[in-house]
Amino acid sequence: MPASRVGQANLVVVANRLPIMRVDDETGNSKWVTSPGGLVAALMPAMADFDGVAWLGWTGEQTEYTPDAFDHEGIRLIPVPLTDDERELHYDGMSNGTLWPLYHGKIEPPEFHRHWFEGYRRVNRRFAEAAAAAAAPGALVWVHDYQLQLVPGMLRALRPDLRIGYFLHIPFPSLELYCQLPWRNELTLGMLGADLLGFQAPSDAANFHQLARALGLATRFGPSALEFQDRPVQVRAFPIGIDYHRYEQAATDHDILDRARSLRAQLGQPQIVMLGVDRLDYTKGIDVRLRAFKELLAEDRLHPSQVSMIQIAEPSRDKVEAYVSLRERVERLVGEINGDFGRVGYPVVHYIHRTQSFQELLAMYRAADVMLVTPFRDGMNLVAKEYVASRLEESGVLVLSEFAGAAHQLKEALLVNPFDIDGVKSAIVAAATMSPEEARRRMRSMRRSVARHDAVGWAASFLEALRS
Ligand code: ADQ
Repeated sequence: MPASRVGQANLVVVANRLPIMRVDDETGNSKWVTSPGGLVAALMPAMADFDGVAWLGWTGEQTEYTPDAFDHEGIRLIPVPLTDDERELHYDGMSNGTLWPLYHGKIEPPEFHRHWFEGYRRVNRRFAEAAAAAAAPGALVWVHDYQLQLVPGMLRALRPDLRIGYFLHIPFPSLELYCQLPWRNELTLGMLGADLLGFQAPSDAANFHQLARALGLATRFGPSALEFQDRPVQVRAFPIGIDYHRYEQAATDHDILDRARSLRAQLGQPQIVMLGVDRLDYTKGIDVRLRAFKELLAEDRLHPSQVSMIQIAEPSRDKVEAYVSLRERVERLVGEINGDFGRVGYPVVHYIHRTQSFQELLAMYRAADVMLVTPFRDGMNLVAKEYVASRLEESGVLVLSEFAGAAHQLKEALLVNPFDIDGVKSAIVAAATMSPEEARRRMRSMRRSVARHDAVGWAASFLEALRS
């Protein structure tokens, strides 16, 4: 890389999306605002240690609306333009039609298409070139997630002077599953371009360690490192956390308490309010919990006059066929439950397929006696941690899938196997009938764990490991 192309940022974050979104103000002019989201909040305190921070990603807008690089809240934002065609191949196709379902254990069948992978490679190259141009000599570069798995290797070829970290937010699958990928070597070599590979859980890190050796691409360099091209690659778990204090503080807000009370009143003051909050994604097990709830009502183990469920489903990836059919399945189940058990003015399930504000979500966490988090597979699951952080009085019960990364830290939740519907039903009944003393003991222990492993600590420990 010629010296003139070397940039000035000492920390470069590379993620699929920039941490901003375009909104229209009252006068009809559009402006960029910071998007709500954990990653930017997690990184903010750590970024203060760096002289010059750049963040690369797609704006979420079409190419013609893509601005040049600009400064926003102390960060140099560098938009990476993508055409509609590239979005389709890279994002809807290879990222969400191949890697997402495969890495989540084939809950939906992944599709393998060569033209998707070619688009994925092209987009990864554009990100790598933009990162190479932005980074100062010897800078740290932190690449995020499955959409950009080839970037570390491509970037190292362009800029061997950089220290490159990569964090995977979703699970890393077993050898047998991963090896189905026609491009398994290229994708693995992409990750091995990093100096530090971070995963959500120790089992994800172990899966990668085993894979790289099984493919004959790297050798063992101790329990948490590999040797690749005469260079160590650290392979470790860094379980992501939430901004605990933001949730805890906001939970004391009077407006939020009022809203939580009025939500319960609007539901008809049921004894038990159950809540699910998820992206509308087939990995999240929304259908399982609705089926379990329906059977419990039918068997009279729960009574429609005593229990209400709220299911918030954030619209997601609605151009991908599997998501369209999941939406139909979920909405049919909601209709069946309300048809069978609701009364005029009192549906049993309240289903909202929209993005909610932070305040509204928090009020729901505050209003809910039982939180249902039942993914078939999940890298971590932040919703479980957000619920726990919002429960200031140490009341409330979390029903949590064993297959969420969060289960490693929230051992006092009622852990369930989402493939075992009878087990899920028993856990829901146990949650609804748990004594306040037992609920408090469990919640207190979970709150300690969520507070100890927060988002800021997560980012700081990853960057510290990358630096050293
Ligand atoms: P996700 O699959 O998106 O994240 P999750 O960790 O639960 O899953 O995060 C979802 C976030 O969206 C939460 O902060 C939640 O509050 C918010 N949210 C959900 N529904 C919403 C709605 N209707 N309105 C507004 N906000 C809503 C991926 C991985 C996870 C991993 C995270 C972080 O799949 O396993 O925990 O990245 O690494």
